[in-house]
Amino acid sequence: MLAIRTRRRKAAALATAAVLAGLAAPSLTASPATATTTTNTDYDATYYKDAIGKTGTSLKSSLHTIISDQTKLSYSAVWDALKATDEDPDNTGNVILLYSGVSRSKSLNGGDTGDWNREHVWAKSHGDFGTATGPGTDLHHLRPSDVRVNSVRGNKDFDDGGSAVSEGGGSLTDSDSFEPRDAVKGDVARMIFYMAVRYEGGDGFADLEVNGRVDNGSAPYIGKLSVLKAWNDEDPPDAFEEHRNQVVYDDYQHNRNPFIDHPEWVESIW
Ligand SMILES: [Ca+2]
Ligand SMILES: [Ca+2]
Ligand SMILES: [Ca+2]
Repeated sequence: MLAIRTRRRKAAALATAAVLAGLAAPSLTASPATATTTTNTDYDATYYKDAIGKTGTSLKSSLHTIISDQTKLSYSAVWDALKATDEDPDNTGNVILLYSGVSRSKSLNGGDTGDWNREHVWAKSHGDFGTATGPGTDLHHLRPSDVRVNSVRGNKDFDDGGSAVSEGGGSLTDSDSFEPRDAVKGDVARMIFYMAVRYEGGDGFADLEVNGRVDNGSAPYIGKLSVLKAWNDEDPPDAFEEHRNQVVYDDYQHNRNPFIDHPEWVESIW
């Protein structure tokens, strides 16, 4: 299976290179990539053994048990972890910032303008979990973000629409929602779905859930479900997102985001 995945990635990389080199035009008629084509079955017989074959609430419950077995980080340890998980593959001194897509020096972590900081994609006020060890330090939804763009996103729910965020890489926002740039729409959706399954209220933190609203405030919910499902389909996992999942699994938390391995499980549960 590993060999198949490697071949597929090589083919995709060659196709991209051909387009960049002007050797091939991107097809305007190709159907959108479907989640099925990105399924990673490498862990089905081991890590996901108890979840395979299940659907709906039964699948959600099984995945919750599987991914809750994890190592937890302190908030201060998150800095160095992000320098590894989000490293720019073309410049190992940099990280890629989630919403803007900018590659910035790892050493510019901090809170000043021009720095990058630790963005909680599941806004930490939605469920009020703060930065105590737990959901507030879970690498599966923490990403480097430009300080200013992070503050523009704030604690808004996710939805389509709005006006361009300055230096936001194509991200949009309005008074009640944020739309990340196209290349990370699926990443954002899968992080949200991970959080909803990982946190079910049994460990001293709120039961985080996805709903159909964009005015959730401090309630332990994030919307908008229909849009997040569409983003999961439109932007399937790529090599960067898959590598990130692997680094979190191998080197830090030892749990996986099931929706990066099996994007089709989103449709099964929601
Ligand atoms: Ca809106
Ligand atoms: Ca993506
Ligand atoms: Ca939940």
